[in-house]
Amino acid sequence: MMAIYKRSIAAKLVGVGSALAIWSSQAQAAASSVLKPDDFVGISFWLISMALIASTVFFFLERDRVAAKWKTSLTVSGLVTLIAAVHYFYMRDVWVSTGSTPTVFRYIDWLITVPLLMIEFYLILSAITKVPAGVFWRLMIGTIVMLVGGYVGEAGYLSVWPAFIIGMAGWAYILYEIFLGEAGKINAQSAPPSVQSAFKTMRWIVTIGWAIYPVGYFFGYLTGSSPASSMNALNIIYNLADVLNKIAFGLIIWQVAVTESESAAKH
Ligand SMILES: *C/C=C(C)/C=C/C=C(C)/C=C/C1=C(C)CCCC1(C)C
Repeated sequence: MMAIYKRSIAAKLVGVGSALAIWSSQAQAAASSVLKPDDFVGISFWLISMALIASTVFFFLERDRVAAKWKTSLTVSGLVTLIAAVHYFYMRDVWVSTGSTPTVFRYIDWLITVPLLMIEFYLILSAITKVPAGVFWRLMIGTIVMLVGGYVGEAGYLSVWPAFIIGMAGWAYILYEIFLGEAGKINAQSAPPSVQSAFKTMRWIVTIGWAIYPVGYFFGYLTGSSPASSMNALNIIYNLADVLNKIAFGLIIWQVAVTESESAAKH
C-alpha cells in the first residue's frame, strides 16, 4: 500500500517536472527571438531554470527519506526552487526577447522566496526548541525593508544611492538578529551540534551569499559604466547568487535533515 502510494507521488512529481519543462520550452518558442549563442546572460537564465526544476523534484522526493519534523523544511526548500523556476521562465523571456532587465519579475520572486528562506531559519530552530514568534517577525521586517529599498531604486522611484542605503539597512538588521539577537542566542543555547553547524552555515549564506546581491546592484547602477554592460553584470551576478542562495541553501538543509534523521533512527 505504502509503496504504491509512494510510487504514485513520484509519478506525479515527475509529471510536474516535465510539465514545467515543456511549459518553459513553449514559452521560449513563443518569444519573438531565440536564445543567441553569445548571449551568456540568457544562457544563464536558461541553465538556472532547469537546475531549479530539477532541485524542486529532488527536494520533494527526498521528503520520504527524512524524519517527520524535517519534512516541512524540505517542502519549503522545494517551494522556493519551484517559485523561482517559474519566475526564471518569465525573466528569461523578457531578457531574450527584449534585451531588458526583468526587474518586476525579479522582485516578485524575491518578495516570495526571501520570506520563505527566513521561514527556513525559523523551522530549523523550531525542529529543536521553542522559538518566540518575535524572532520570525523581526527577520520578516528586515527582509521587507531590504527588498522595498532595492525595488524603489531599481524601478526608478527613488535615486539609486538612497534606495541602496535603505536596502543595506534592512539587511544589516537581519544580520544583527541572526548573529547577536534572539535567533543567534537560541541556537547557541539549545541546538545539537549538527543543527548548530547548519545554523552557522546558513548564517554565512545570509552574510556572504546574500552579499552578492548588493554587489550586483552596485555594478548595475552605481559604477557609471554603459547601460548595456552594467545590465549584463547585474543579471549575471543576481543569477549566480540565486544558484547559491536557493539551490545550495536547500541542499544544506537537506544534508542536515538526512544526517539528523539517520542518527535518530540508530538510537
Ligand atoms: C532567492 C533570492 C534571494 C535570497 C534574494 C536576496 C536578495 C538580497 C539579499 C538583496 C539585497 C539588496 C541589498 C542588501 C541592498 C539593496 C539592493 C538589494 C535589494 C539587491
